[in-house]
Parts: sequence; C-alpha cells; structure tokens
Amino acid sequence: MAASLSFKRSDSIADSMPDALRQSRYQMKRCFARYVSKGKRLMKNKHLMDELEKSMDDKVEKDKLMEGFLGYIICSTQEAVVLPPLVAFAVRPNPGIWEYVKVHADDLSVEGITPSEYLKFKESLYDENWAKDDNALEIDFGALDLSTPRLTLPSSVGNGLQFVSRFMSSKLEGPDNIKPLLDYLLALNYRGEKLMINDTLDTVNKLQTALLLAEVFVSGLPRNTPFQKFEHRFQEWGLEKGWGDTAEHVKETVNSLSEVLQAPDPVNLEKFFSRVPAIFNIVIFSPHGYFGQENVLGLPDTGGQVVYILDQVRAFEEELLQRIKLMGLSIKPQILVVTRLIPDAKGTKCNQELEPIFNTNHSHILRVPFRTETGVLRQWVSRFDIYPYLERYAQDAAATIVDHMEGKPDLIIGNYSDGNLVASLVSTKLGITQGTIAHALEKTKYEDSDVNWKELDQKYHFSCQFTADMIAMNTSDFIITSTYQEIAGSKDKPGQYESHYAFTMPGLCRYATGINVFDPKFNIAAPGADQTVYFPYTQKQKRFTNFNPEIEELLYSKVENEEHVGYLTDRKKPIIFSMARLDTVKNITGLVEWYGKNKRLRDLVNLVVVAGLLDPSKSKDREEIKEINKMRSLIEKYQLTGQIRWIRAQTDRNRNSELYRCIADTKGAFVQPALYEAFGLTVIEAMNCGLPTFATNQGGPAEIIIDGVSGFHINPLNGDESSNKIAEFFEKCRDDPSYWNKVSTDGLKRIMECYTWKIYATRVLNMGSMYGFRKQLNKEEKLAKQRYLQLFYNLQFRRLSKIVPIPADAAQKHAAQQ
Ligand code: UDP
Ligand code: LCN
Repeated sequence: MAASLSFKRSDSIADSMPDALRQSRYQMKRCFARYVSKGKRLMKNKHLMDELEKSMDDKVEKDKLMEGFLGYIICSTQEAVVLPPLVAFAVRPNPGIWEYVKVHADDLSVEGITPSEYLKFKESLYDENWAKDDNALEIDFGALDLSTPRLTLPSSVGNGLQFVSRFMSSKLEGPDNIKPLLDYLLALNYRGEKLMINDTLDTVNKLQTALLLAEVFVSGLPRNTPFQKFEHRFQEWGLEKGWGDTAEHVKETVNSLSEVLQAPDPVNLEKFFSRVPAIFNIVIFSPHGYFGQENVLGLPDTGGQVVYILDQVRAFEEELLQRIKLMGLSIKPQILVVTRLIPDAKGTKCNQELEPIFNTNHSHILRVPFRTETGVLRQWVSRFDIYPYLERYAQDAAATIVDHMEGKPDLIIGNYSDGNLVASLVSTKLGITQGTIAHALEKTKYEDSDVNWKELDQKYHFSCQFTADMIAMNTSDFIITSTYQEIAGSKDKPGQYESHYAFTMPGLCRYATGINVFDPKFNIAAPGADQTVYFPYTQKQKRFTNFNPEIEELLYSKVENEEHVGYLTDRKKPIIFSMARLDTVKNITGLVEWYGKNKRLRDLVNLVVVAGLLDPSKSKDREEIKEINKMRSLIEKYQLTGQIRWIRAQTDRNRNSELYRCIADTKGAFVQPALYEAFGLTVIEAMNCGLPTFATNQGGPAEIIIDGVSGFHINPLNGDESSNKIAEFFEKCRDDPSYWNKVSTDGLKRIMECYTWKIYATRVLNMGSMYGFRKQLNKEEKLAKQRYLQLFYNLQFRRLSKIVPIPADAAQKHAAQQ
C-alpha cells in the first residue's frame, strides 16, 4: 500500500495523524460523526471500515482516502473505543507493534495515549467505577524489565535464541565481564561430580592457560583417540570430563570456549552451549486430560498435546543420548512426563503411578494425584475447573520428582495453562530453568473473553486461567511456540501471545503490559509427526496392511453401531476426511453443514469424520454433548445417510495413520475446518501421509500450508466459499488426475523442509542451556520480577482459584482408598 511506504516507523501515529485528518477534514468529520453517533461502544476493524465507507458517497474520493495514510491507519486499527466525543484507537501497524491514540470527533484533535489509558477507556464500556478507580489493580510486567533488551524487528520475533546469544556475547566482552561464565562452568556437575573444570581453575587466566595446553595437546593426537586415553593429562591441568568423546570433539569444544574467552561472539557461544553438559534430566508437566499412551486420544481435553509430548520425549531422549555420547560421558538421561493420576481411569492407565514410555529407554510418565483437604480427587476434571488443585499438586509433584530422579531436574517444561503454572511454581521453588509451551491460549479462542470475563467465568474460569497464563509467561525463562503466528499473528491478525500485550479484565485486573512479543524469550520450534507412523501412502511395502479389514469395516460396512453412524453408498467417490476432538472450536459440525448444503460437493465426494462420542448420554463433556446433538440433527436435516460416515474417536495411531493413507488411496483429501487452530497436528499427519489438505486459515495451519501450493486454506467463517473451494479441487482432479499428485507431493515437500522432530529437539535443548546461563547473568532482575510475581500469585491467583467449585462428591477420604 502506497501510504504505508510513506509512513516511517520513526513517525508516531499521534504525530502524523493530525496532518492527515486536516487534509481530509470534511470527510473525516462526517466519518467521526458516524463513529460517535451510536454512543458508547467498542468498534472492531470491520465496523470502522464499514462506517468509513458509508460516510462517503464519492467513489473517487473514497478510493483516494482508502489508499492514503488515514485509510492505512483505519485498516490497521484492531478496535476502537467510542466514548463521545472521543474515539480511542488501538492501532497495529505491524505484527507486535501497537500504538494508541484518542481523537476528538468535533475538532479532530489527536493525542497519543498509553496502553493503560486506552484500557481505561475500554473499561468504561463495561465497568465505569472500575475504570475511574485510581487504585484499581494494574499490573505492568514490562516495568520490571529494566535492562532486558528487546528485539525491534517484527520479522525477528520468535528468533530469541539468536538475539540472546548476540546480546550475551556483548555483555561478556572484556576481562572483567567474562567472570560469570567461569562461575557457571565451576558450578557444572553431575550428582556432585565436577564436569569440564574443577576448582583449581578459579580465574579466567588459569582457565585460558589450561585450554591452551589442552588444545596443543589434543591437536597432536589421532582424531579418534578416546578421551579416556588422555583423561589423566586433562586432570593435571584442572580439566574434567565433558569436553568430548574423542580428541577431535574435545578439540572443537576447547576451541569454541577459547574463542569465547578471547572475544565472545554469538556463533561460538551458541556452539559452546550446545556442547555444555548442563542438561541430563528433564521434567515435562502436563496435568490436565487423560495423559496416556493408549486409549486416551479423543477423550475430553485429550488431544494433540499428548501426541506432541510423547513424540517430543522420544526426540529429546535421542538427542540427549547423542549429545551425552559426544560429550564423552556415560550418564543416563532421565525424562519424566508428570501428569495427573486419575483413580477413575475409565479404562486407561491414568491410575498407574509410573509407566515407561514406549520406544524409549530412560523416559517415564509419572502420575501424581490431585489432593484436596478431604483426600484424593477420583474423577477427571475439566481443564477449565482445574485451578483449585494446582498449588498442592505442584508441592506433591516436586517432592515425587526429586525422589524419583534422586535429585533435581535440569530443565522443566510446562504445557498449557495448568502445566505452565505448575512448572512456574516448581521451577521457582527448585531454582531450575523453565520453558513453557501453550499449545493453545484460551483467550484468543473466544472473542473479547477478557472484557467479558464475568459472564464467562462461571463456565470457563478465565479469571484463573488468564492470571495463571500471565504468571507463567512472565516466570518462564523461555517460551517455545510452534509457529510465528502463535506469537505475533499475521499482517491483519494479532498473535495469541500478542493479544496478551495490553488487556483488561474490568473489575479484576488491568494488564498495562502482560507480555511483550519482542521479548527475546520467544522461540519458534515447530513439532513434527512421527515419520515411522505417518509416512506416505505410496510407500506400499511399509504400510500397515494388517489393518485393512478393520478399516474396510470402519469406512464401508453398512451397519450403524456404537462405533459409527451413517454409511457410504457410492464407494467409487473420493473421500473427504476429518478427525478431531468434538469441541465447538474444531467445527466438525460446521464441515458437516457445509457438505450438507453443497450439492456440487456431495455429488463429487463422500464425507468421513472421526470425532468424539456418538451418544450424548455417554459423554461428560458439556461442549461435546452439544456437538453430538448438533451432528445428529445435521445428518437428519440434510439427509446425509448414504454419503456420510461418522466414526467415534479413534485411539490407535498406527491404525489412524493407515486410515489417512486409505483416504489417500481414494484420491481424497483431509479437511481441517476449525474456527481456530493453534497448530494442528492432524494437518501435518495428513500431509506426511501424502493426503492433499484443506485447513483453516485461522491459526497455525495458515503457516504450515502455502495456499494453492502445499495444500489449501479455507475460511471457517465462510462455509460456501470453503466448500466450493474443495469442490473446485475435486473437479480439477477429475479433469486432470495429475493435479492431485502434484498437491500431494508438494505437501510432503513442505513437511520435510520445515516440520521434523529432529530440528525441534536440537533447538529446544540449545534453548535449555543458553537460557539457563542467561538466567545466571540476569540474577538480580530475575529475582525482582520473581518477588512481584509471587505477590501477584499469592494475592490474586490463590483467591481466584478458591472460587472454582470442587465437586462435592469428588474428594473421598484418602484413608478409604488405602
Ligand atoms: N486424534 C486421534 N483420534 C481422534 C482425534 C484426534 O488420534 O479421535 C489425534 C490426531 O491424530 C492428532 C491429535 O489427536 O494427533 C490431535 O491434535 P491436533 O493438534 O490436531 O488438535 P488438538 O486436539 O490438540 O487440539
Ligand atoms: C493443541 C492444539 O489445539 C493444537 O492446535 C496443537 O496442534 C496441539 O495442541 C499440539 O501442540
């Protein structure tokens, strides 16, 4: 857009807007008159654009204005608060960058305002007294980041590690400043046994001399000489194990440290930290849902997070073993996934305390129950109702972990709001580096859930959840995301984290700064899909053909039973397939409705969906019950029997992978129609199997797929457009069958380039050691923030979590179960 080019980042909107308003004074006065005409209200971008349009009759003038600076500002305004005669704009000219201005509708004067002032404007729409209260609770986490450097370029957001390594290099520059690195190395140990250096090397000079001797010495050895052969020489110089397994690897590590000590540079610093023996034991928290390896997927609150974590553990273990070997150590790593023990396990193993993780040698699931004053909570509890149990759970879990690991872990990673809060409590208590993963942040799933929190609280307890999210994001040393959009969205849409920058929950808390996406703690590390399971349909010799009879029954048998409803009359048609939890946001019912309405699509393809339970009386999940009923009525309304097969949630991932491949055999497609999808593992599973994929443009899939190349984007809010796009694809394939193959192959190519677990594990373990060191460098500031967070936890979170009801019949006397 021409206007955006002329708008420099250095010009603030408050500075440039008055001139622009003056130039179109007549039209703008009309436009602002329209804005304020309906009195107090919150206007979203679409309303602002509509009203602007309506305020002008002359098409040429309108186009000119839209192409100009004002058009640009209004296009970039996410929302505006109208409090006549003032209109306060929240403008987002670029991902992550926000500016707030207020404009007087009569004289068109403009004034820049702070986020806090803007939020007060917004609050007046919901709770006037709170907005006016000078002592209303305002939290500003940004105020404590006094010396934390920030990224400045939106394009660099999510590359925190690189930035931190550059920043730390400059901070370590100079003989006096390198000392913290020496202290860090002196503290390295495994169960009390020193690693890399011992206490004799207590000055940087001594360390440098030792490294010099070591480097000359190993240079003279054959490359493959094992470390054990010269261990004693190293010890004479004050050097311990951990430098490498062979002379060659030892030399590389010694060299990168020598370079860093001489003049710190980001490349060597990163390289050195990828070799530092600092991480052996990892704890991953994921309390909610049914966490298990069998028979759990599709159960309430149990989806991609479980798949992600189990695959992540395998990738971590493999990478740790490789690294430990390279370091020349014989330490056994330990990975614990700590989840909730559910006594009423519903046929799963969630009532078992300890379970080895399949295809690993050193990783376990450790289950710790939720306790209340009256005993152990027996049944599953929705993730929205989980908050009253977490503090006690964190204490119990910390003790059990230390017991099981025979010491503290080196890295703690939390998952989702509950896991991240627990990870924050435990990592603070034990003094351990913490990473957080959201999978999905609930705030962005429900529009205006912050300002409307009071209405939603009884059902969702967002007061607890958003408070927990804020505490965890700010406690954590680093944040792992799956995509860029998760952090900073796209040109038009704010990211999930970005929407926590400045927000308010009137009557509860105003976040003047919640979290800033330019904080270098943000890092993108996209997950993959297990490629031993999800491989292309073309790899015939590898296929799990033993499932063929079952899949045949699942797809095509004419019977309707507890497993499936509906049947497919015409077997020759390709199948469009979807699989998800039966949550509202997954929009499976939306897909069924689009299909039902679109005759053209119905003539071309059959529809198969795997989702939730089929009988509402069997479900305990309130959203699922609603969706089951809706599915049933849609099938009836559009008379879909004969063209649809609705299969209940499936738990065997080997069979599921074969199901994706069988759908590919029909030259079908995968459709992911979610109203919002944080990442979307099914999308990459389908693509790995070579299935052309149509996925929502709302969230992660928009980044995974390049529209029209590696698959297609669909708009979940425009069913007709989406179903026609799918129909067009199948018409095109009917006319030119090579088109289907092309989309299938290009989807696979995209996966291989960007979405594998190996890339993920390398990145995250590097984060673990680098951010672990950064934490040491930054001790005082970190401590100050911790105190603020602790206060907030104590006074706010605890109070809120007590409001969430605990089911009366839930807690049974502990003694009764013994
Ligand atoms: N899944 C499954 N059976 C089902 C529904 C889903 O095995 O009935 C699996 C699916 O293959 C994927 C995960 O659960 O691995 C869902 O992950 P996704 O990221 O798509 O969504 P989430 O449920 O995490 O929101
Ligand atoms: C949760 C979600 O909602 C999905 O979008 C993700 O793919 C999954 O977790 C794994 O991160």
